[in-house]
Amino acid sequence: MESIYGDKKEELILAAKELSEHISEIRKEMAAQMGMDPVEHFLIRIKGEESMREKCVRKGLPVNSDSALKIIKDAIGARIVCAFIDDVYTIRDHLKKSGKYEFIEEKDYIRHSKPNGYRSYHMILKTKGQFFAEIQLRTISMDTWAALEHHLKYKKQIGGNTELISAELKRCADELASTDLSMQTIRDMIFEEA
Ligand code: 0O2
Repeated sequence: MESIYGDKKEELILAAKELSEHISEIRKEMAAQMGMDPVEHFLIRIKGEESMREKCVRKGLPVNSDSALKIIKDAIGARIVCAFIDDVYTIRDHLKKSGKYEFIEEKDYIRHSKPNGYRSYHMILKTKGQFFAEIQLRTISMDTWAALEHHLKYKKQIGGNTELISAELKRCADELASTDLSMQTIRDMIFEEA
């Protein structure tokens, strides 16, 4: 079967590799400046053939490379997980000032969390003049919460009181947000002392 990315698959893989290398460079530069690696973990992937086909169908789009590469904007997906909130914004700034990309959209779900409590900083950028990439930047606690919530969301047969579960998830998100702020304050105090 032909790839959903048509004859662009190789170029798409190359674009993802270059983006990955650029993020690694930013990470190294920041580590040298700060004396610690700001990134806890970093993942980058090309959306799998099946899940891209499924997303085209879900969005009511024709299942072809135009939909996958020109309409859907996360053929390349990257997730950068930091220990501290400030590092999320510093990495964002490095990406923006590099001049390598066209920035299409930004959603700050950190300053404006989703009603369910989801927090993350999302950016859609265009790389090499043609490929969209979705970058998700978040802290470890935001990542932990999102993973758990995603897991629960897909457990359709979930028992118990759904309303209570949602309220508890939101409460956890708020507590984690407050902990993230405290951790950032502690780091700022340590740096001030140094
Ligand atoms: P998939 O299949 O992973 O791509 P989009 O549907 O991507 O065109 P959307 O939903 O407006 O556009 O974009 P948004 O809000 O920036 O979300 C993009 C991705 O962020 C989602 O992909 C999730 O991976 C993640 N995300 C957004 N909201 C939540 C949330 O409430 N909980 C969790 N756990 N993750 C979230 P999709 O939409 O799942 O599609």
